[in-house]
Amino acid sequence: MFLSSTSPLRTKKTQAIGIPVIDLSLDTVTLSHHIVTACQDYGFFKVVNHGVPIQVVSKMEEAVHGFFSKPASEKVKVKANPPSPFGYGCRNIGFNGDVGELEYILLQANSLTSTSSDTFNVVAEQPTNFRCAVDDYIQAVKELTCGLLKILAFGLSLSDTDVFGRLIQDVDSDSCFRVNHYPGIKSESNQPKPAHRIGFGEHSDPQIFTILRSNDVPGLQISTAHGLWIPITTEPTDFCVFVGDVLEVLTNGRFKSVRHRVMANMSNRSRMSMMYFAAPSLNQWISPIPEMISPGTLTLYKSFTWNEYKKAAYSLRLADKRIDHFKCQ
Ligand code: GA4
Repeated sequence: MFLSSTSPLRTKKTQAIGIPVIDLSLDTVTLSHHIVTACQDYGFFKVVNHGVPIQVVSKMEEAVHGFFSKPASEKVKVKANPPSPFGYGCRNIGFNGDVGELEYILLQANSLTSTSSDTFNVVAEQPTNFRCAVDDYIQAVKELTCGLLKILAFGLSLSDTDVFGRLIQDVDSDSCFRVNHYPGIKSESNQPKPAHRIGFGEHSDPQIFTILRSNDVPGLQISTAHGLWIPITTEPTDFCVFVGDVLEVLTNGRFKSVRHRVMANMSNRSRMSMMYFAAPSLNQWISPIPEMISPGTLTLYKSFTWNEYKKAAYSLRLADKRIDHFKCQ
């Protein structure tokens, strides 16, 4: 489809045919058409020429690398404390028994000042540097997200092209930032390679949009509408964009949130991914945008607040289709 012509390696070595790679330097009309089509067909696309400075990404990567290299005894000092999911986690995902072959750190994106400064002191030797790296990274990916959402609204011919972006620009937006670290295979030359295992199990993201950046270690897979798993390869300079459950609702099901998972034990090197989950404020009402309900079609989802949706997500298992609980009968 929109395979970038700039990287023959990508097409040759890795990329499954059809996965959209969208060049953000294209003109707005072409771009909006590509983005709408990608959201409709896959709920997923990759972006190149996105304008996020490489230094911002590498500074962030160095900061988290420093954190994950610390001894476990240091990392658990910022362990997530249920019911708050924020902080460091190892293997456990959510609160209902899901596990994966990873360790991670989950932070609030919009109110870093409210994240305990203890977290930052332990997270980095030089806490100010860590905070600065996170702030700059989040600022850059948030701008990218808002730009994409504006073009998306334009492509959908919505009268208010800020209808999506406004939700994440809200001062109380509940967006969050996560870094996942999937350790590589420990190479024991006389041992057979261990089988691939689940790094992060199948799920859709509850929010509006997710912006992912990872190193070049494979593992990410997305599911097509027909349930076929497609491996996604990434260049460290690209970003991947995922449609989340809230965008599915806002578009009255025209876009479907994409189910995805990460396989672990794919390489001797470890996989590191960073995700910005763009979310509305907790008290924001979510319902299909009236212009997305064409005459003669049904409203597919009920109205709910983001807080209600989030609570439902944390009361269910990772793989559950939580959006089904919010469908009209
Ligand atoms: C998936 C997307 C984000 O990583 C996340 C995850 C959250 C968590 O790990 O704490 C959830 C998961 C995610 C969806 C269902 C619930 C909540 C684990 C879980 C079992 C931070 C999010 O917002 O939802």
